[in-house]
Order: sequence, then C-alpha cells, then structure tokens
Amino acid sequence: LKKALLALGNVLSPDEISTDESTRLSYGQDWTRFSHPDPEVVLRPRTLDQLQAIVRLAIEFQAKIVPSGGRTGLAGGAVASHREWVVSLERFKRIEPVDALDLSIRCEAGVTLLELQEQLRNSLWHWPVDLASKGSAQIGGLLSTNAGGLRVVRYGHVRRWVQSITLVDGTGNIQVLNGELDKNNSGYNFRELVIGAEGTLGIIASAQLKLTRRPRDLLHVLSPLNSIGECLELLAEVRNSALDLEAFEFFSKACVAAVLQNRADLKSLPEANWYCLWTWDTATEDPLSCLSTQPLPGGSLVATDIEAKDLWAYRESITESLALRGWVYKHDVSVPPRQLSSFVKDLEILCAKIYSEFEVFLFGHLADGNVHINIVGPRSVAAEEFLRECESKNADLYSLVKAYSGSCAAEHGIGILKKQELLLTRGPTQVEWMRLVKASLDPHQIFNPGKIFDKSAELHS
Ligand code: 2HG
Ligand code: ZN
Repeated sequence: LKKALLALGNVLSPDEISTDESTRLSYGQDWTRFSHPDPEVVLRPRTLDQLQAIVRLAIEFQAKIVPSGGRTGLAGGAVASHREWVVSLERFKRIEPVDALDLSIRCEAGVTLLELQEQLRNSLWHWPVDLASKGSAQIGGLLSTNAGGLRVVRYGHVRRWVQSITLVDGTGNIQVLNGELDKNNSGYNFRELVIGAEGTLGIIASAQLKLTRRPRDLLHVLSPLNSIGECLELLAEVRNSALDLEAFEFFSKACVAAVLQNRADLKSLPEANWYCLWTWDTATEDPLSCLSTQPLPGGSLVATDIEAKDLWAYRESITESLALRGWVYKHDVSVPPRQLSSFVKDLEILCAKIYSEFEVFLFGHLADGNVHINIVGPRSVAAEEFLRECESKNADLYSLVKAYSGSCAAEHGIGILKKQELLLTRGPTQVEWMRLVKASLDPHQIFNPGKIFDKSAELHS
C-alpha cells in the first residue's frame, strides 16, 4: 500500500487522499447497513486527468476500485469492504449552461439531482428524473443504477434521458459514448450497457443529459381505497382520461401508520387499506375544472402543485420512517402490471406466513408494477441474525416472483444483496453473458468486483 499511496500522492493532493478511519467507514457504505465497510483508501479527485491516473495506478497495483456517488443505493452497489480504493466523484461538480438547440445539459458525475434541478429551476426545460433521495444522489450514480423513482410512468428510467457519457474504461482510457448525436445506429451501443452496470464496467466522469419541457400545472390527488383491485381500476380510468399521468404511487395502511408515528406534523388520513397518490399534468386546462369531469374516489384529497408537498410527505417519508423503526430488509420486485392484483394477494398471504415475526410494509410505483416490500425487525435482534432470517425466506419469496415472470430488482439494482435472486430470475445463461461482457470491458477486473455477480469458477483460477 505504501508504494501505491506514494504513487497516488504524485497525482492527487493530500486533501484528495484519505486513509483515516471515519472517512473510510462513511465512504465504504451506502444506505444498506448489513456489511462492514473496510476500504483501503478514499480518493476524491477533481479532474478527469486525475481520474484516469487513478485507474491506471489501480491496474498497475492490481487494486480494485469502488466508484462512489451519493451512496444512497439500497442494494450495496457502492459498498467497499475488501480493501478497495473508493473513488468518490463528489468534487466533479461542473454544470454547463443548457444547450438550447440540442435541448441538453452537460454536467459532471458528482452533481446531485437537487443541484441539477436548482440549476434548471427557471428554465422551461427539466431533466424529468425525480427521487426521494435527490439531495444526495449524484448523476454518476443515477446513471450507473439506471435509477427509476417517482416519474417512471411518464418518462421512463434514467436511460431515456442520457445523450452521452464520458467514462474512464478498464484499460485506463477515456471513452465518449455516443457523443452529441441524436441518431446513431452504428453498431453496439455501449452507452446503454454502461447505464445500469452499477459501476462494474468503468467509472463515469460526466454526461450530457437530454431535457424535456417542464409540465405546466400539476394536480395531485391522494385517494383512500379498499383493495389493490380498486387501485388498479382507478389507474386504468385515469390512464384513459385526456390528461397525462405524471406519477401513480401506492402504499398500505401500515405505511401510513409508520409515517404518522415519525411525522407528528402530518394529519391522519381517511381510513382505508390502501392509498394511491397520483399526479396529473393538466396542461393548458384549469386544473380544478378538469377535476369536475373526473370521477374521484370518495375521501380523495386534492392539492395543487404549491400544496403538493404535504400530500407527498406521506409517500416520501416511508423509507426514513421505517429505518427509524428497526432493521429493514428490502425487496424491490416488479411483475407485469396487469398481474399486480393477484400478485399482491398472493404476496400478502406468503408474507403473513414467512415473516410472521416481523412487520411487513408494501408500497411502491403501482403504474410500473413495482412493489417495494420492506420487512422490519426489532433492534433487540442482532442485525446479522435478522439478515440471516430474512435471507432464509428468499427462496419462497422469489419463487413467487418468478412464477409471475417478475424481476428481483425493479429499480434498485443487484449490488451485493440480490446476486442469488438474479441467477434465479434471469437464469445462468444471461448471468454468464454478463460475466463475458465484464471480462471484455474490464480485462483487469478492477471495477466494483463482487457486485451483480461473483466471478465464475474459471475466472477465479
Ligand atoms: C422509493 O420508491 C424508493 O421510495 C425506496 O425506491 C424504496 O425504501 C424502499 O424500499
Ligand atoms: Zn422506488
């Protein structure tokens, strides 16, 4: 390490290299809390040249790199617990002005989503990705995880809004993927491969992001309902109206109870088993008059964009409220949306059986068929025991997901937590393809080892 540190010291200034315990601990973990962080060193470069030099030194010293953004991931993709070099992009902060002809904006990997939103606040254009963790989540991480969030029903995942990526590849060279082209059918599309690769194929330095017109007037509705079937009927009705749906979320009564325990400032909601929180883009119409033409379920609360924060607080405070309650084990599954009603019924029956000692909270992105299943256990149980207990139920849970042709990671990715489930749901052939891609693009196997899949037996030897 001494030699490596000396070499790193030639390209980075002392404040860009940290080996102290507290920095290593905090940069070695993300929002998952089940592994012990133990990186060798934390590097915080400021320039592309430095980033490239770090990758070249990692190749020379056979070190492993864990690319690090806001570390808000929920699958352990940014965890470093095997003496890796954590390379934080947090000082890659430049944002360029909007390109009005191309409708894009170029920014560096360490810009947070909130900083980007602030930059565009007074513009007609916006980057339509939105997530509860926007204050910390950074562009590099959002691209590396192909983040989803609250607006997927209208805008899709991050990948739809990326024009170009600049990254340092596994041989220490800089690659620009796609450049500034809108049309480019020239062979394999490596930009798409890097998006969602969880930092296993290279390290993203900057990106050019596509923008779209900001919706004019949004209207937000919170509807109390009795069953998932009713929630889906409402979704179908709203989808068939003339207005554009911007979000359609759902959460259970148990989620509301947990939020209310944590947020004394929020009022209780009308009694119901499920709640849907949905947003319309009312375009040119007066938002309230267009409501009169729509049948709203009884007890619905309506808010204009200015008052929307209060309604969204019930949905956006779920994760933090559950974290305060105890240990949380998270599943992030999706099934074809038209199967949701029967899936959720089967899921509730299964959860009551396998998690009888724990609390179960269901919520998520209804229109995307994406259910977040959060299992909460008391802190009186040791974390490792809780983890083991939850993992021992995964075979049952993911058999159900597979029976519905679902995904084990709808939007949070695989990281270190879902490798087994990836094998089950995608099958060994496709995981082997992933290994082959990794072996070609990262020939020295330096980027984020042990994430998404383990090295195959042959690669080990
Ligand atoms: C959300 O939709 C996030 O709020 C977090 O994806 C979900 O905490 C979770 O399981
Ligand atoms: Zn989500």
